[in-house]
Amino acid sequence: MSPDIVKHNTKPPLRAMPPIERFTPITPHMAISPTVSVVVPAMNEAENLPHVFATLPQWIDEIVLVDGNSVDDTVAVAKRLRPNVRIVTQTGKGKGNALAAGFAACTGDIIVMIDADGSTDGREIIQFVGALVTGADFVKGSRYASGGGSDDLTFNRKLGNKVLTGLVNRIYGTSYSDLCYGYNAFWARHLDVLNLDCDGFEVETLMNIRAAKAGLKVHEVPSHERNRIHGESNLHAVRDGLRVLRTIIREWRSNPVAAAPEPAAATPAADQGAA
Ligand SMILES: Nc1nc2c(ncn2[C@@H]2O[C@H](COP(=O)(O)OP(=O)(O)O)[C@@H](O)[C@H]2O)c(=O)[nH]1
Ligand SMILES: [Mg+2]
Repeated sequence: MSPDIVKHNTKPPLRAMPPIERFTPITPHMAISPTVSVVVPAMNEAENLPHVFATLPQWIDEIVLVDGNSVDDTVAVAKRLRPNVRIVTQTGKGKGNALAAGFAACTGDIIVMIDADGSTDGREIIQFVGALVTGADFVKGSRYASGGGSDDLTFNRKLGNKVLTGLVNRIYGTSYSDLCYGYNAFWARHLDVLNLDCDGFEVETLMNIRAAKAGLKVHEVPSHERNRIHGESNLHAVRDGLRVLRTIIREWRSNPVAAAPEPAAATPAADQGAA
């Protein structure tokens, strides 16, 4: 290539590829360079944790279990199952407070949130991570996307979720198919944008709205929600539905936050050959 051609070439330079040692094989066909943390909020889930942890892939880098001051053996069971599990004890109350504490403790480039009741399957994590490494900023699990489903949604929950999802889509110009679902993943660099400052089950709604307001690239992946294995749900459809509604309205009035720029090292490998 002559110096002239280089001089007049206005295409952006190739971004640096991470060294090969940075890549973790996650299937026989795929390896990734970012590290992955999984956050598990858990309140009295000792009986369910063996099922949940058994579904978590070996290639994840970190499990952060956020204990909601459980009165059963949640923490002991988690430590027995995975001696390197990181335990965070939440200081406030509710799932939102727990997730905020868990996210803040994560060291991974990618954060995945998964429930501890056996309803969400860790074997789906690869789809969330796959969407993130190929260009998404934020990935929502959806029980309504083709290939998804739920064994757990009651009539009231289904109706409430549908109405609230429609409202968010209308107000924020999104095309979400599922608003109130606890299986999501995102690049840790977007934590500032999400800036979680809520306590309860409105947390997923708040994340979905803030992601949209900041202009993040949000992808949905199909997810199948199973029934909680042991114990009872902590969610109350009316009380928590109203909390979600208040969140939707409050966020409408407040200003968006600018998203963090994508660092060169996090560029999807797929665009490396494009320059
Ligand atoms: N640490 C913590 N976890 C919670 C709290 N509330 C719910 N969770 C966890 O959040 C997940 C979803 O809660 P769940 O009661 O199953 O609600 P549902 O899935 O909406 O029916 C489960 O793993 C719960 O253990 C809380 O206050 N603190
Ligand atoms: Mg549940």
